[in-house]
Amino acid sequence: MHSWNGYKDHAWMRDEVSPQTGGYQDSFSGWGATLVDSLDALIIMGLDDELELALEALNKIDFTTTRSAEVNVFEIIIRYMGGFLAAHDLSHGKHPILLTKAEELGEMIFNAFDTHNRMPQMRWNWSKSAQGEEIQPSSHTSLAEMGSLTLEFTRLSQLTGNPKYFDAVQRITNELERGQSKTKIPGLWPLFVNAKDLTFDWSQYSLGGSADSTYEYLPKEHILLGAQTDQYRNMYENAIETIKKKLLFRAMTKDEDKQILFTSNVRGLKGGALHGVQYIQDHLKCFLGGTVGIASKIFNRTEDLSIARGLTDGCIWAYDSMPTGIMPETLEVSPCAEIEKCPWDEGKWYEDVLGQPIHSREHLERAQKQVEDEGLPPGIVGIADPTYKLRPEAIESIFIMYRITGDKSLQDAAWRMFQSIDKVTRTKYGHSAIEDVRNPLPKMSNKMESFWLAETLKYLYLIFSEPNLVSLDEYVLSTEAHPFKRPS
Ligand code: DMJ
Repeated sequence: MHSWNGYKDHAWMRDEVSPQTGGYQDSFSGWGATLVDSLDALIIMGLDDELELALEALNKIDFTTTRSAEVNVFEIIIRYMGGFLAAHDLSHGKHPILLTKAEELGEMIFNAFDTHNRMPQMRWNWSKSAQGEEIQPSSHTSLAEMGSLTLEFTRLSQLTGNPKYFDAVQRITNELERGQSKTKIPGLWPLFVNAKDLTFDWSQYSLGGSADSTYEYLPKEHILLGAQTDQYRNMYENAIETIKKKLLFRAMTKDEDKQILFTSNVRGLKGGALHGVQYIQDHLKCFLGGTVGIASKIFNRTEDLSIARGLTDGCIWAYDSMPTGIMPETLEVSPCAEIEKCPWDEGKWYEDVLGQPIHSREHLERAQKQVEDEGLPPGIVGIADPTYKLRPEAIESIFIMYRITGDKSLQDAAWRMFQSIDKVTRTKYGHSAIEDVRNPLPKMSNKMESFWLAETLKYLYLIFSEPNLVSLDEYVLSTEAHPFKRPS
């Protein structure tokens, strides 16, 4: 309510409230991103008066124009389309405006697919389309942006009965499926794809930003399609087997009994060899535990459940390691030689911090100084980006793993995270991203993205609610935590 009220009083119908100063920012075409992204959270939390107010405002959103030169198709779809459709599903179709607005948005954004090969121009120059000029997809399209429109478009087709939205995303899936075995690391796709010529030659691979939700949507789309096809299952299985072989690693930590798992960033060379492996964990990668957990259930891959747990524990460990109790945006860790056994080795940690073998007292002192200067907790060898942007991925995986396993220690971890986040991010008009999780009194960035209300707080709320509130047997949650009704 504190964050919502800040938005309501200082940024109503704008995209985001500026949580320190009380102004506003229009980062997503200015159609009221926080308002629409929060609709289903208001329903889930039983905030009926707030919902009424929000519903009344929807009529005033005009999707026919925007001040932004480019429309970010991915962000608009996951935040706005996801928000409308989930609120529609959760309120059992009680408010016709929700589907009306979803369709209005779908009609408008459909024009971004009007290209020579039907692949969307993801940063859409809408005024060109409006003037009847030709548009083309980019030869440098983010994999995540292109591959994660499936859930929203499929649900829109299911609800409206108009198959054109499903058709549009199915074409993307078919191309991704075709390309999956032809990349430098067969089974995975590079971070950027050439959507213009439909080639997949880029050499950088990661499961973090620019790739993440394409992998997340493989099992989720399988669920939304009621398991009517094996396409997504096959694509997921190819991907996860490759991830396990090439990217998955265990981090060396002082708690040797806990398997802390992460995935690396690599460059793929022709012929499948790896180059320049980086043991980097971004906060964005924390979605993976939940995705592997869901897939292990629906595809009956029981052997993967412990991997899902290890990945989730990795993010919990990263939160617990920092003085604020919050994981940074990007950190680097010491990898273990093998997954099964990993004794703590202080000397190896210092070597990884320094990036060279320790041969002398001087080397050791340099490493120790670096640890002190950079505030590196044991096991962490670098913090490239110390910010926290109010992101949800860690709590998302904790929530999913809690719903799957019922392990109450996951609720405890969520509660620690909630208290830590609340303590250092609270501002006069909401909650703000912070600049350095190593500082117990961090500077604020005056930024509250709509996913704070749509995802982070929703997952926190749900993990402390009964499991029949948004049951995962009835709903599948989008990458922006919007629940869509599963086919019965
Ligand atoms: C959200 O908008 C979505 O979860 C997206 O898939 C990735 N990043 C943000 C939250 O961090």
